[in-house]
Amino acid sequence: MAPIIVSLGNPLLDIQVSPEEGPKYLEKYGLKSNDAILAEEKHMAIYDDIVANAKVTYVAGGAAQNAARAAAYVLPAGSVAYIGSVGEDDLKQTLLSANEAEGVQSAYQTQTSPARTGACAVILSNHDRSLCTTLRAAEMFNPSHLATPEIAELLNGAKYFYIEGFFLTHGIESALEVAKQASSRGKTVVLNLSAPFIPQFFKVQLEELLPHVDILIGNESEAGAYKEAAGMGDASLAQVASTLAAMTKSNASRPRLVVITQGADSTLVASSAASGSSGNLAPEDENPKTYPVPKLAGDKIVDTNGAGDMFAGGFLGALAQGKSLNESIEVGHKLGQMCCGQIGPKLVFPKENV
Ligand code: 26A
Repeated sequence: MAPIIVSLGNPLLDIQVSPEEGPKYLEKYGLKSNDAILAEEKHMAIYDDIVANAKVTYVAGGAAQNAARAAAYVLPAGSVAYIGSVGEDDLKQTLLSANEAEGVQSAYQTQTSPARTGACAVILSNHDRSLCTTLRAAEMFNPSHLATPEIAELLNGAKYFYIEGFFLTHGIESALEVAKQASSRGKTVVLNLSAPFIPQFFKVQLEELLPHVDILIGNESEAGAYKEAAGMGDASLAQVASTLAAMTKSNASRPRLVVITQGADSTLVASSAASGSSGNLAPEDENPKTYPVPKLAGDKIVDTNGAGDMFAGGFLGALAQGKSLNESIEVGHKLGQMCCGQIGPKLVFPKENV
């Protein structure tokens, strides 16, 4: 089966430190308890440090790669492919195995230089997670990969394209190429804001891509960072979502849907179309609309790393199956919750019915 969803992002191996040991490393490296950043010079020692001195767990990560695995969870085998750049090393092998086990086709560009596959130090504390990433081979992604026959065929055949905002730190050219081609052919382009620092420091790239985006996904802190970057004063979350939904679109025949999650609090959805007017890209009744989140008991939460990605991937997988907006949000919530009960960005196998 040719993939119907293609996901694009930075392939990373997550190196997790438990909530017991986490606070020590947060303090040592000056990290916020709930954040996602690119490692600066002062953070570079963290990877060797935690591997040598903490009890770490290795899990497949990379925001869009997690979402790809979540979409694959709800779709028939062979439905999802993932594109990103890796090095020729053991980290790549770990990521390949995780994708294969969960039905995601890895369409990697492998760097021939000695660059290693990217890694993310995931420092857990309470129910928070601090992500500190060194992109390495991931930021060497070259747009020429998109023109190789194998990838061109993938891009031609797919109907949904998922791009992580994180990719905009280095890959705007490739992201634009994928999104423009897709939207000019009436396909669906999904962008995840990924982290507050993307609207904060990559607003130019974000606004260049946004016209080609049909579905924008983010969480409350990312929406808050956009509000600030856009000078929207004390606008409410609903106003921010509706403003983003209403911004210019290159494919004007389809509305834009904006989905803002808030952890265990309700998810907010806004569409540029009037409610009830636009299949699964606008709520049926109210717009914006809030969807309550089923709560996982505190003692069942193992860690929240990847929960937002699993929500996004599950949501998109369900939409791609033709499910309604309400049903798709529900599937997203279920996968986000399932992920919170696992160590790292993982789901439960054998598969549960969602
Ligand atoms: C460019 N940066 C900072 C990143 C990331 C990232 N994925 C791509 N680019 N920083 C953290 N992640 C991934 O986010 C997931 C949780 O949402 C981590 O690998 C983690 O699995």
